[in-house]
This record gives sequence, structure tokens and C-alpha cells, in this order.
Amino acid sequence: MGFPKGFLWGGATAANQLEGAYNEGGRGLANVDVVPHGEDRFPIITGQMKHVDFDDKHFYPAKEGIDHYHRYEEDIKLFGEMGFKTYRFSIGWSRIFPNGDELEPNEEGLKFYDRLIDECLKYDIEPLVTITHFDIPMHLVNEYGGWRNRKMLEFYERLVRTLFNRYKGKVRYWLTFNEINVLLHAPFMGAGIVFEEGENEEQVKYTAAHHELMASAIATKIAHEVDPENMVGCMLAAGEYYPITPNPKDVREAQLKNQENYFFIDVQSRGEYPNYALKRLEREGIKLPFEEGDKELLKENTVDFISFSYYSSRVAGDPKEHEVAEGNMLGTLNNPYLEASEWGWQIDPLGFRITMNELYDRYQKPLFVVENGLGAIDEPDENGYVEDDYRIDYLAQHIEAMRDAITLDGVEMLGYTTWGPIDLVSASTGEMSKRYGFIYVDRDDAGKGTLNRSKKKSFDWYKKVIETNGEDLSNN
Ligand code: BGP
Repeated sequence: MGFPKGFLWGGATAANQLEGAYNEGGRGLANVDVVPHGEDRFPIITGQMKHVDFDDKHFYPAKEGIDHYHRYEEDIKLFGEMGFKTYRFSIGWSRIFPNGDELEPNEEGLKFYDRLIDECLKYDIEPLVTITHFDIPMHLVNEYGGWRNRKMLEFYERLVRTLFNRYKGKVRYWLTFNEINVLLHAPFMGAGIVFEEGENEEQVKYTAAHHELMASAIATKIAHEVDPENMVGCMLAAGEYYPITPNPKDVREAQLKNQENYFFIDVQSRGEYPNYALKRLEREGIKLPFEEGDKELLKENTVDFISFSYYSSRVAGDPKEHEVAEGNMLGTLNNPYLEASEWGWQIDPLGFRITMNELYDRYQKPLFVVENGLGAIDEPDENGYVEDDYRIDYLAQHIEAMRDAITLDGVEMLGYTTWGPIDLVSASTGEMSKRYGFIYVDRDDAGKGTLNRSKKKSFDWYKKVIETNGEDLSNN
């Protein structure tokens, strides 16, 4: 007994990390366009440094991405060759509504996604669409302050209505917000927030959180009205926090960290704010901007499935007493039992199974793994071929853990999409050298290279995994 019949194997990407063509087809500027590669990236994505336009000092990798906008046919063909059952991609909001507050969509932007979706369907690939993956039209940031403003609900509603109507019968699986909990850790990327000096940042973040949660419920409502066949999911940056020791203080700390993340999914899946959050926010003097009807809307429009990304587990405890691990947007201590990637992300396949169990126990809804993978440095030969056994190892161990969760623990699972089946720009660092793909893309961190695509060793390996529905994970 292995993976269920019809299990959706595939890969996942995000518009701003691969499309490029940032000023073509009538597209407007987006927050993610102006986020550079280099040391300023972190203060910018966290909203600490105001940087809302291009300058000459920085390199902006999203401008060209990997030029998928012009090469999507070649890319989807390669996904088809691997036998993808699904492809997760995101919509560039500013392609559809260049400023975000127009009344009518940009037809040329929609035409691009028409072609992309038709290309998927040609290879029997089920599209899995993320409505927003860390992107907001820049005009909405400048004019309205991003998701701190309730006006965003109106703009988002117009976007989703357009998409659900246009792709009715073609797209069934939708995700409202990528890694919604990341808005607490990277508020410019997750919610278009730039902090004003001296303002209460927690208040701003939870105001934006309420607005995104409301927007997600509105989208779920409309999706079901337009087509009852639509399946809407929330999306969590997952990875269970372990306590660093059995000291109850550490266990409590891990519980709090987990609650901070589950908070979003609790609302999206159960339809109400959890008591632990209401009490904590009240204690901290943070006011949730509830308006009449919000409670009912949240309650009546819960998601159909729970999707999540998983790269690593995390460890909680006192950072003054224990070593802190590097390289993660959501902070963690070092786990002495685990090896780490070149970027310091700790590798924990059993943690994957633990996380799936936690999520399934908590929500009792089908899960969908929509990101998992290893960011690593690849060294291609002269033909662009990479012997990426390290990537195969990582993925095989995680797929095995997922199989255990399904077959031994009874976790209900819809599918699995690896992150970045084709090399693309890293969200946290802006690098190209942090590669996840089965397909190598000739481009470096400074934007040099032919952009040629070539298959890595993992390409044929993943093809075999899909062909055997996860039975054969061997590397030979
Ligand atoms: C998730 C994001 C993706 C993606 C991935 C890998 O947080 O949803 O957009 O990029 O992580 O992270 P990175 O690109 O920073 O290595």
C-alpha cells in the first residue's frame, strides 16, 4: 500500500521568482520587483528599510527572473515530460490589475495566464493556482499602505472574481495567500507593509493579518459560488517547533511558537479566532479591526484543504542559552541531532511526518504539500548536466516520510509539489545560486548567463517517482 490513486505529483513556483518581463504586457510594478539581491534585501522584506523603487546601486533579480514569461512553453513541456500531474504557479496581481485599484482587468495580462493554463491542460497537468504569492501592486503599497488598509479587501475581491470567472472549469485548486504566517516575519513581502517610525508594529501586523484572513474568506465564498467544484486551500509555512530541552519552560516556548503560526490556519480552517490569540492580543493592547459581519463571514467560509510548505523543523528555547541556527525567515535554535543545508536550513524528514500528523490531527482536513525541497549549489558540466544526488537524497527521504504519514498514520493527502522544479530566484536571498530544480537554468546571482535550460540527474529520478506513484524512490 503506497500513495493513493490520483495523487497529485508536481512542482511549485511563484510569478515574481520566475516570470521576469516585469514591464511587459501592461504589467504594473509590484512590491517584489523592487526587492534587490544583496545585504539590503532582508531589512527591505521585513519592512524595516523603506525601498519602494529601483536605484542604480542594486540588482533586482525579479525584473527578468528566469524569463519564464517568454519561455513558458518550453518549461511546461519539460514538466510534462517528467509526468507532472499538477503544476502550482501564482498569478502576478499587477499583470491583471496593474495598479490594483482599477475597475477593469488588463486583458493582456489575463491572456498570458490563459496560454499558461492551456499549456498545462495540453499535458494533462492540473493547474494549482496561488492567487497571491508575496506580491502586491506597488501602487497599493504607496497609496493605501498595503494590507494594513481595509480597502485591500475590495481590490482583492475584484481580482479573485476575475480569476474564478475566467478560469471556471479549467482551474479547480486555488490557494488564497502563500505562506500567510510569513506576514509576521517579512511584512513588506507578505503584506506590502513599510513601518513608520515609532508605530506599534505588532498592531500593524495583526491589522493586516485580519484583512488577509477576511480576504481569504471572501475568496473562498466567491470560489464556491462561482463553481461548487472549486477547492480552496490555505497555505502555511510549516515546520513544527520542538522544545530544546524537556524543561517545561522550553516546552511552553515551543507551544507559543507553534500557536503563533497555527493562528492563521486556525481562523481559515475553523472559522474563528482561537482563544489563545484573542487573550494574548488583548493583554498586549492590540485591537483587531473587526467590523460588523466579519465574524459570520469567517465562520461560514472555511477552507476545503490545508496546504503547506515544509523545508525544516524548528527548535524553541532561550536564544541566550542556546546556539541559534542561521538562514531562516522564521527563527530557530540549532538542533544538534540534524545536519543542515548549505544555507543552514536543518534537514529533518521525520519532522515532516511529525508536522503532517500535527496538522491533520488539528484540522481533520485533507493536506496538500505544496513546497518541499533542497536549496543547494549545483556544479554543471559543460552540457549543463548536474549530478545532484544530494537533492535526490533529500527528496527521497521526505517522500518516504510522507508515505509513512499516509500509510502508517492515516493522514489524508491530496498531493505533493516540490519547490522550484526549475531553478528560480530565491525568495529569502534573491540568489540564483540557491537552486532547487530538476532543470538547471544558466543564470548567476548577478543576472549573467544564457538562460538555457538543461536536465539534471534528478529530472529522470523524479520522472520515475511519478511514473511509479512513489513506489520506486531508488537512485540508480
Ligand atoms: C518559501 C516561499 C517560496 C520559496 C521557498 C524557498 O518560503 O514560499 O517563495 O522561495 O520558500 O525559499 P528560498 O527561496 O528563500 O530558498
